[in-house]
Amino acid sequence: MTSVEASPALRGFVRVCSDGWSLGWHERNGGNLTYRMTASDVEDLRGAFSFDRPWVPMGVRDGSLAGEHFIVTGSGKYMRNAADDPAGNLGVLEIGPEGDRYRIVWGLENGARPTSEFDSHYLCHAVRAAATGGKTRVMYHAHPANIVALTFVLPLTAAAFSRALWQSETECPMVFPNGVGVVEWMVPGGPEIAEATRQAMAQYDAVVWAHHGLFTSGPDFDSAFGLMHTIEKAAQIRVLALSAGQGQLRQVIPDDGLRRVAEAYGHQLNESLLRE
Ligand code: 2HA
Ligand code: ZN
Repeated sequence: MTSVEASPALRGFVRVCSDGWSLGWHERNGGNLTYRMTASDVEDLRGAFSFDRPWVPMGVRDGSLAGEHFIVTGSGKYMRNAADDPAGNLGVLEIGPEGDRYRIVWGLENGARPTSEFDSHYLCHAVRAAATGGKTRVMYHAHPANIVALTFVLPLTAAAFSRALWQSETECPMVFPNGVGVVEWMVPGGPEIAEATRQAMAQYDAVVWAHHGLFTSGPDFDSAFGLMHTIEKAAQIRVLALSAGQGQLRQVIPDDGLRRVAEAYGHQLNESLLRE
């Protein structure tokens, strides 16, 4: 039997925690990560699970992911500590048959609870799984400084953010041709922000939380982490350019250039975001 700590799923999960910490995206207990396990992940590890902890109601319900298992970060836990003590800082949850409760089947030792953003993660998993034919498995929330800084100077719309980011780094139209969503400032950790994020995630695989951070998703750890990294890098370039130019940009990649980059890599740019 594979131990949970030694499994590829947990090792990939911990690597995102450590790398995000190293990049400065996870001050204190900031940020959270969830991974929807595959049937074979669960099969390999079932012997290491225990089923004696109580069912806990969630603040949201979605039956489409009933019975699924998630690796999650713990509420109040620090990303930098995940590698040293996975069972104390991370856990595996089983979702109940109605999609409205979970129980901890591994980890989150000594009374720890899943991330305060689990409701948001759960609804986003449901909507991204539906949008991608079940491919999306990773949901990642971090607090990178530059994308947050842009939420103080750009209009809080998907069009403004997507275009500004696309224009800032040639890589962007090929990495996120569909653009990024934006959720206005809200109190984190509750059903209101969960529902707003779910709605944005129905269209976008990345969603900016104003004055707070960024959510990214993807089929695996590399793509969700890479999307976070690419968006934050583009935001950093935008912030640097706006600072150096005292708010003025002399030139940017033209809209037609954005289209051509996406097309060169077999993607279609989300044109509706260029029309606004
Ligand atoms: O502290 O990032 O959004 C965890 C968070 C809440
Ligand atoms: Zn946060």
